[in-house]
Amino acid sequence: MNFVTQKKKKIQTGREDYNTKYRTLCCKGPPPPRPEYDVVCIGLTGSGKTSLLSRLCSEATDNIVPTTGFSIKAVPFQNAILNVKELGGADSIKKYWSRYYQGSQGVVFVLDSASSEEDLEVARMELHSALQHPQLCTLPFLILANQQDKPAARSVQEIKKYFELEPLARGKSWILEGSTVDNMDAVKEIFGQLIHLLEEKEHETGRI
Ligand SMILES: Nc1nc2c(ncn2[C@@H]2O[C@H](COP(=O)(O)OP(=O)(O)OP(=O)(O)O)[C@@H](O)[C@H]2O)c(=O)[nH]1
Ligand SMILES: [Mg+2]
Repeated sequence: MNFVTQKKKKIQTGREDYNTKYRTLCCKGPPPPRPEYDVVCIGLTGSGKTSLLSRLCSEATDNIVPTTGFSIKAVPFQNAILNVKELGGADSIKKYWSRYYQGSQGVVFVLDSASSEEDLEVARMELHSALQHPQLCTLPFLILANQQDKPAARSVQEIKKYFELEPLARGKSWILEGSTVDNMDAVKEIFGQLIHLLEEKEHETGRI
């Protein structure tokens, strides 16, 4: 390297250092863009979809009412933004869920771990039908066994066995975790796992 090249390099390096320091000190530099993923969130009414999503968006949860139709939230995480479309779980809305699946890149299914046997069976059927739906069957799934704080809550292992997920979800990327609105740090970590699966899926698709 001759003298001129060396000097040029020094100036360049100095500039980079200066930019980095400037950005660190003044926080004026544009933040690196975060990838965005479209995710659909389903589950029976009362399972806790809105509560969890609102808490993830740091919104108040005192006056949550059952979702009529659907609601969309951009949920920010450190390394991605999830555009989550929550579909209301009431019987009158549930039958139209599949009309809103198009364009989804991932699925969040929420269930109340302390629900009645009857409701748990309905949740099982709905999850099975979602896992087999042509627009969802290849997507990463996050299943949240929510309301684990309730004394009557079934354990994640019990739910896994009851839902007979192994054969149905074989070959798919899915996560089943317990959750409660009382521990949002854990919920954030679980969503981090989903984001990881979404990234993997994106790279896989990009390679084809
Ligand atoms: N104990 C307990 N209650 C919860 C939890 N998550 C939600 N809830 C309560 O469950 C009720 C229903 O919550 P929502 O968030 O409205 O349920 P949803 O799944 O959005 O219901 P729909 O919009 O009707 O489909 C509310 O009273 C919440 O406070 C939880 O983890 N533990
Ligand atoms: Mg809701």
